[in-house]
Amino acid sequence: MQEQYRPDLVESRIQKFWQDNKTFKVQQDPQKEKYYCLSMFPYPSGRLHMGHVRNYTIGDVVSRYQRMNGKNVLQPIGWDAFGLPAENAAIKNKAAPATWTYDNIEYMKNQLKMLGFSYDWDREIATCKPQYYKWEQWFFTELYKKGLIYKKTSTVNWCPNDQTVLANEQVNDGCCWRCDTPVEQKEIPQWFVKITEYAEQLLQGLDQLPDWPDQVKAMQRNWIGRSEGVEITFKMQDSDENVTVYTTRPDTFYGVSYLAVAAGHPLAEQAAKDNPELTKFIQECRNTKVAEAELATMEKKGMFTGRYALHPITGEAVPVWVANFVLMHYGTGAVMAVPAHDQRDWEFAQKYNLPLKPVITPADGSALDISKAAYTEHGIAINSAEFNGLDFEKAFNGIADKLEAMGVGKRQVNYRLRDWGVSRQRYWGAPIPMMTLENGEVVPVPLADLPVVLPEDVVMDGVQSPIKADPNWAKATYNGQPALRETDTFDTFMESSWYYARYTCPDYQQGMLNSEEANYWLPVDQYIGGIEHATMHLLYFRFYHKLLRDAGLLACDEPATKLLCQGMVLADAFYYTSETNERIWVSPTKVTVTRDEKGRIIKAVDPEGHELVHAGMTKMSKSKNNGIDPQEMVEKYGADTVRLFMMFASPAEMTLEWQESGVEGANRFLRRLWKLVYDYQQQPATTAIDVKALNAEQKALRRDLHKTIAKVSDDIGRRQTFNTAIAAVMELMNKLTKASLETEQDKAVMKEALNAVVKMLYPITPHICFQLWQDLGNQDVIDFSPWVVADEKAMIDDEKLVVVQVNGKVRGKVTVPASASEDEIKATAMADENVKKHLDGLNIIKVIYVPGKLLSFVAK
Ligand code: ANZ
Repeated sequence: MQEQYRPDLVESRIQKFWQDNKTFKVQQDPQKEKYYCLSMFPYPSGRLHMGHVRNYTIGDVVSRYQRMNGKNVLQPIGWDAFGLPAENAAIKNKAAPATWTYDNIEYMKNQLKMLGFSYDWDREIATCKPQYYKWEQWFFTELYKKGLIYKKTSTVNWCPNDQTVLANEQVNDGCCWRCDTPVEQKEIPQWFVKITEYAEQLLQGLDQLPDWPDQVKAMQRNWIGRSEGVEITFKMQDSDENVTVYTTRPDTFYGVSYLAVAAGHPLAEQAAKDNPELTKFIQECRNTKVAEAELATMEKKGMFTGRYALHPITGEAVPVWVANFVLMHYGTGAVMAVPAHDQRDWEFAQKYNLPLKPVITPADGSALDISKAAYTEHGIAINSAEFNGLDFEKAFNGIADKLEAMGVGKRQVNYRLRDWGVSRQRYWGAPIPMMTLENGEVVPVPLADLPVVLPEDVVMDGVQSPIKADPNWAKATYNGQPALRETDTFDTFMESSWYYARYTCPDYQQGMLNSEEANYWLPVDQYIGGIEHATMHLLYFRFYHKLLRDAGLLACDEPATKLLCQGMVLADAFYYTSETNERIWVSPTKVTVTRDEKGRIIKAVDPEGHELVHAGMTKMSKSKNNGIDPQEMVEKYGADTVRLFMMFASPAEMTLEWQESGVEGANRFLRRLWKLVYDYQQQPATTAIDVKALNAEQKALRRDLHKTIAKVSDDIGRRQTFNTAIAAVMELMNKLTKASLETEQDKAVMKEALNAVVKMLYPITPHICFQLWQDLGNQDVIDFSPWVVADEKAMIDDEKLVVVQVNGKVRGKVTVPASASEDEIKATAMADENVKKHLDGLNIIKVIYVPGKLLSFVAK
């Protein structure tokens, strides 16, 4: 064994061993329990960042741990390879997006290998490969046949100067990223997948996911946004037209003081016909795209249409307004405004001087105050005719029943969730497999003509997608007739919605999935990724799974049983202000800092001598120039050190503060481990442990060892608190460093302990442990060697500490042999000086014994 720990030599040697032996290649094995561990696959942006490293280290720790526990572990990796950055890079570097993407994949693949992740590389997927997206295209045509796909016009960002559609990322402050022209909203036909048909299932399914973080489930519930309400139809005063509104508060129906419709509502459009001012206002509303989240805070604006509707119960005429806070695509695109009890309506009414009609009063009898804000709580109905005095539920149902009986109301469940628009006007994506015939009929591309291949050898001019620019690309035939292909491509969330299933059979040619394989491996047992994917990806992923299930391709209901969302990686950020008043961010790796005795940064300078401002720990990002390059760190310290630091510095779900001093600490720890094994190996044990011959110290050491094993197993396997597992091993290591190595039994205990430590750390720092396992003389390969099991007998304490109370007050603590009976403990306790003093002159009435912990005397 080498005396010095040289991670560079150890790691490259072992990585080569894994690669040459395809150690982590797996296949179905009915003899073994399967375990599918999946980390969200990366976008091949060029280089791995620390966020990736954290995500993939967690996945690898789980995988290696489960493998040692005898599971048949599938841990795949691949590339979410389509997407806009490839196009932007291509324009900048004058290379085709495909070339850029494949180069990045090669580079990042080597980086992943450098980190020693135990992937089955034979299952690698790149979503931009035709053999992958062929099946996605096929599945889309199947969904189309089932009626789950439709085409509808929808708004996009449009640059009138470049005559092109822009992705949201290409709009900066409302202007085109290339030419700075103000961006307009334009309606164009696009394809949608009916996720709304699955809204209820997606909601209900959350209840079957106890091992998903509550936060993610709450976000999905919110996103799906189920609400129960009533659709109410108002007749217009001056015509036979109707306006239907959707409300979740029919209990406030007597408080309606105006109706508000969206700018796109037919009534608004009609009223605008001979009203140029209104036309202008509607146009304005359309050009400002509002995210739903902004509705509450944005400035409320509106305009009166000049028309009135009739309140179905009171018959009162209520004015109809066009308002910017009403969404066209939610409910009916029209609302009954109750400014006394809805904050948006209240703000609008204040601004335009519309009346407030209070109809709800606080249930606790306190005075109703709507002078400063709407009263939006549920309460007791007032000013509501026969419904006065009813609580929310009774008023809701009473009024809903009445409106239904009158034929003007209908109870309705609504979802906030919108259908999934999957058309993108970009080039670097999977072509949408649809064609238009000469007679205008739209047809899906037949399976025999799939995949519709995206040409890879293209020149990007930055304005138009090459497949849109080339008039020949779209030309095709369908049953001998000329047809034109769709030139839009899929949203890249399409690819990332089913990759997890394709990993079970990546090379399957006869279909999208080999159901037998898919049903063996699925569901994913552990999924790991960032919380930023809580809604979009993780919802589409669940949705797609249900689509695949309903197509008969797989059997289970949910794609992943357990989900872990890792926290962000932060680093110190520093800047100085330049002469032109710009903030110049300096990489923390270049900064020399001075700290006070508490470790706080009191001074920071860069190599040029600029005094820097410390902006605190923030998310590693390009804009703050505080990214730490994982590759540099691996080259400097080794992959095991980087992995150890990542897993030790904080719990997996929390943010992780990158600190080079911590990395150095992790490195020192590994060197200590190496040295301990080395020292032991100079004179290794020659006999086995003889439990009966152990002295007190040896017994104590074994007790600590087996307690540590139990804790680490629970921390890694169940609690997933990897940091506390490492802390426990570190504590044990401190004891081992001090342990004596004189007698044969000393050495035998040390051998047991070192073997166990190496196994416990293996999932986290696999290279060094692989090596040390061999150096300790073990013949098997650690990768499949069984996980250590705590020996219950060795964990038993020889003695226990029992607290003694007299009349509820602690009066003493006694140490007794672990095997002591209640009577023996009582005798010892009564012999304790202080206990004796407090019992003096009293009669013991009762003794309560909590085994191993507490003895309590009740005395008078
Ligand atoms: C009258 C009312 C009175 C309302 C009141 C609320 C409070 P959720 O719960 O999210 O489904 N609304 C309906 N359609 C809308 C649209 N297209 N754009 C903007 N707002 C719309 O929200 C339902 C409530 O949001 C509905 O109930 C309606 O206002 C409003 F004291 O009707 B409510």
